[in-house]
Amino acid sequence: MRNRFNPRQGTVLPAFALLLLVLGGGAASAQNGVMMQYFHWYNTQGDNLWLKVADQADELAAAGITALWLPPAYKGTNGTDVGYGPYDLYDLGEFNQKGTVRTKYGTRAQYLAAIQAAHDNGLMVFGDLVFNHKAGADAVEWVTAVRVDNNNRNLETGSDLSIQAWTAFDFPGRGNTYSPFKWRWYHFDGVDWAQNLQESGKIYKFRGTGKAWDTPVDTEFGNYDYLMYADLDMQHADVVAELKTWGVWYANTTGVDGFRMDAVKHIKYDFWNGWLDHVRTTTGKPLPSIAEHWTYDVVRLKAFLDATGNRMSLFDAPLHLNFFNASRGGGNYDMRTLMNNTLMQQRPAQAVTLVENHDTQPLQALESPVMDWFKPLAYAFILLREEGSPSVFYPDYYGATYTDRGINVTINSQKVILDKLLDARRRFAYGPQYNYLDHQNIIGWTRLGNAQHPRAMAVILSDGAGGAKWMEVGKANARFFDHTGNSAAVVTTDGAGWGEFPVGGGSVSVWVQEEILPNQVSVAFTCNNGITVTGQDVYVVGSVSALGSWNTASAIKLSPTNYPTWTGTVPNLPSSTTIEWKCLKKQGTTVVWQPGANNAVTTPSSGSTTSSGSF
Ligand SMILES: [Ca+2]
Ligand SMILES: [Ca+2]
Repeated sequence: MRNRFNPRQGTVLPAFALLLLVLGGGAASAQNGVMMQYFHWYNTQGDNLWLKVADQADELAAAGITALWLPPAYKGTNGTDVGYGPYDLYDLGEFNQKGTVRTKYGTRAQYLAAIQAAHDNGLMVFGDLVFNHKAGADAVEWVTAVRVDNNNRNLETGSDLSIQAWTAFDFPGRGNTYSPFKWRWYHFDGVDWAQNLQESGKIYKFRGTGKAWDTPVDTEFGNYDYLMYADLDMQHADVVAELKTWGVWYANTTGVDGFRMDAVKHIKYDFWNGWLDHVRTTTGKPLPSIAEHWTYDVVRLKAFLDATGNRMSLFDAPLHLNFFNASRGGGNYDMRTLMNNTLMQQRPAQAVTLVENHDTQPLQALESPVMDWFKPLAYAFILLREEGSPSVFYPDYYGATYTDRGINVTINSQKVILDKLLDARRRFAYGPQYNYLDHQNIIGWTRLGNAQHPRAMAVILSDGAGGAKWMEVGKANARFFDHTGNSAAVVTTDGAGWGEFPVGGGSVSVWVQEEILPNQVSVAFTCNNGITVTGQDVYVVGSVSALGSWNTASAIKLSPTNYPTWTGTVPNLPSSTTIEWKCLKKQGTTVVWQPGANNAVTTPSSGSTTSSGSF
């Protein structure tokens, strides 16, 4: 069950979430999913991204990635267009148009091969849909239009004008292959450039039957239908029909498993309802979908989810902002509030959680990079908690260097820590979650595991000084090691399944329960007459490593279950072995041994046994 984006465990999921999960065998058998945003703004043609997808698919799957969000695959304004200036949605790098056959990322054949390679390795693929606008028209048309106020798009300024608008799309390189549809001015609502007027910074709204900014859209600037280029008129029946036709063609041609929708706050919200229902029904595929509605206001995000009938998930933009602020807080961010006012908190089943994306990276429109030191903490937060479906950003994994406007930028690879966190997500982030989000600097949580993934995990992170948290992991007398390698300590839980888990300053530790091998058995130890003073506890130590190899610093603490009788179970002792051991009282490094000879227990070939000693 590797090809599942977000099968969460132990949660009753509302029906819409099943679209995202695409469950076959039931949630309990599935692996935690992780998507990777497999591009950034400054990939180059030379990166040959489609070839890289095909080459890396096996390694990504092995690392715990289960889905890839690939950038727009169709012909943009030129051969280096990132994909958000779409010219011809049917040209996936096949026709000589806009001065190039291939797109920035490669050819159509390479794109289809990349998707096939992803599928062969159990990875889902999300295709990127840019429906708000079209760019790079083949010719201008004369259109009657009126200027609108940039800050209030509902306010017309001046009288009607005749403008030359770039709105004629004839696709001469493709002709009628795949579709005879040609775009004309009446398929659009407006533009920001009039070839005859040569004015910058203007927005022109078209006149004509039925012409108006679409609604409902985001209400910033009065009506935020218009973003850039030639804005599609989603009130025009031919536009809606053509986008449905294309959606079915695209899904069937490429085999993509789902969609990422660009700039949805600028697109008539209820357009998506009919479009998604049509494409899902016609293709017979669930086509889970993630929309980009970039606002830090969770109320607006929830309103969009409601308006679209919960057909989609949304990127958790407010969570990114919290990470950005926490990383810049100099250790003074209140870590208790890290999840406040986010989708992760308020609509976890529809939250696609992220640390960075191609808009927030340095030198881009929404530049707000999370500082390096905080990225391991942020990724632990999205990868190891139960809320949300996490997404990893390409340069955070591979690193990136680029230059724009004379500025050199380096994004450092976090691959070493990300591989450990991805591994922890795949193997240990299951079952009930106990939260300790209760301190302004140090927060933590535990995952208790489930039947398929029985080992427990305790995660702790600090944006300030180092410290420790007393947390319950539900596993008594178990040993835990830091999966990140940040701490070399061993934490042993008490008889009730609680432990004191440490973390370094400005760091994260992921404490994972020691594996119990098939040839290991458990022994329930009893130490009688363990009369102690305040601050003193009773331990067992013995001749095998799981009992500390006679090192009293590694002794296993018992619980005063029936004082002065102390008990505790050690789960990972070698089978069919005679083990010598002793009780001891310990306070700090001061030790009082059980008198007399060593106790001995011969372990069974499987299962468990008991053994007693006495002071
Ligand atoms: Ca309209
Ligand atoms: Ca629009």
